[in-house]
Amino acid sequence: MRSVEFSHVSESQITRAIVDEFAKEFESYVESDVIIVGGGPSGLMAGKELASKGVKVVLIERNNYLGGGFWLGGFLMKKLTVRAPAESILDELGVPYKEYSKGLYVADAPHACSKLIAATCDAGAKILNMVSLDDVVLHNEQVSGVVVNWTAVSAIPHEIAAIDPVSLESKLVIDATGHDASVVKKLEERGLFKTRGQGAMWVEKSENLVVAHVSELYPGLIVTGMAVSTAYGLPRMGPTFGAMLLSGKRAAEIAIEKLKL
Ligand code: 48F
Repeated sequence: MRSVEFSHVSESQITRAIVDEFAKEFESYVESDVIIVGGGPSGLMAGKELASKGVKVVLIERNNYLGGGFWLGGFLMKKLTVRAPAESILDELGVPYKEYSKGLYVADAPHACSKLIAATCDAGAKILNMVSLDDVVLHNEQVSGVVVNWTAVSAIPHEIAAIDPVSLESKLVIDATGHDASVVKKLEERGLFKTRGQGAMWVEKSENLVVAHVSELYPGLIVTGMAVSTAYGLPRMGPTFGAMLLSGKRAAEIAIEKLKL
């Protein structure tokens, strides 16, 4: 094997590069236009659409990895499905797919997921991973940001490590936390909204309903993806992702409309 001569860089320079660049970026996102909570297909799609229109957007994800349920099609099998017309998003992302039957398309999930993550980052959305939602910021009955902590800190029992979270402010927040609807639940805890809980499986109904119900659920809070089902009691859809992608797009459209006001 041919030898390679890497540049001369010390350990301290590497540490400094990480700390400097992270701190600069974090500081610039303490205030943004839109905070998206949840980096599954709906959140990533919303982030990509917003960032590509020049909106300052930061996406918060509690896991180390982005993608949520988009890495697998279902039942630990890595083929994902979308129903027409959502194959247009696969085209947009450059994901290869095949028409399995009329209006039903199959793609390789790791391929589709990585293309979506790359497109979201390429568009300019900033990602904070290993960060969990702790609460919402509420000013005058308007969601105005989120309270967050490192996931590792949130996982430690309070009696062992009582470490306060920090707040990030934004004009709008998008709940893209999937079945958990974590942001909506913070409103519910205060009696400001009543989640209906997810309905039983009915794919033919659920996808249309999810996209149709994407809305500003409470002033300052837009809901997308499976969080919509949990919030409004809509049927679940199982391992098909068209409504996740299109609801993310819809959430971005609503956010852009609101930001113009
Ligand atoms: O679950 P997830 O993929 O949500 P989605 O975008 O898509 C749902 C589908 O994957 C699938 C389905 C329909 O096709 O039924 O389940 O609606 O992604 C949600 C992301 O939010 C993160 C979580 O780790 C996941 O990556 N998340 C959830 N709660 C929090 C959070 C929280 N409190 N703080 C930060 N991230």
